[in-house]
Amino acid sequence: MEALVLVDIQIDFCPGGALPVPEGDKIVPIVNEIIHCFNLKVATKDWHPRDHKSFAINHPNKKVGEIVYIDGVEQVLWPVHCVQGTPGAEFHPELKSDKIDKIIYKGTDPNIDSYSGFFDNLRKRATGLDDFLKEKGVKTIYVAGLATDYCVKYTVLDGLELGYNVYVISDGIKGIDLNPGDIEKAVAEMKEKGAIFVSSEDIKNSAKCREPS
Ligand code: VGL
Ligand code: ZN
Repeated sequence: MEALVLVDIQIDFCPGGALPVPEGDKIVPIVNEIIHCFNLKVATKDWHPRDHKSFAINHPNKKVGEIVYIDGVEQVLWPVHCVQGTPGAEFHPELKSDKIDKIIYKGTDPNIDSYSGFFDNLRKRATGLDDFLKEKGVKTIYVAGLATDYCVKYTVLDGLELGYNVYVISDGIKGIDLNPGDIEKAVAEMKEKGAIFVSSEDIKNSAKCREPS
């Protein structure tokens, strides 16, 4: 069984949002064209309480982009984004989100960030994604979403570590490049650890992808 895993395709990560990923919105039509090719579609939502420790505003005298250590774990400080229940935390309005079977919420604990769709950054708490996929008999995941160098990367690496076959949809991801080269490094690391990159065109041409009925 295969599943499509859509990572954080939310308004705040698109241009005009609170933590915009350059061209983040460009992946939406691409994802929409392949979403029907999968029997199972799961999406993660970055879903922070307002007092989340990843927000610079919650650290006195710290600015966005600075790094702090929380329980010994490096944390980049971000602008306030994807606050639970706010418009910015909604899926991009053009995403065919009615096709999504399951939403996994992450980053809900104010004290720890969760880049991966599977675990928080300390790997203390699972989000429920692994249990859900296992329950459905999923062995292979196709990943698209935002951002290549954060949540996509960590979701892919955890997926590989958990034993899934992991495909990354190369034109279905966009990154932040906080430090130029971050995206390239993230792609290299995912490939090195065993992720296979495929284009949305490859998926559309594959047997599993029939015309939407
Ligand atoms: C993300 C930074 C902070 C992401 C989430 O979805 O990649 N990046 N929170
Ligand atoms: Zn976040």
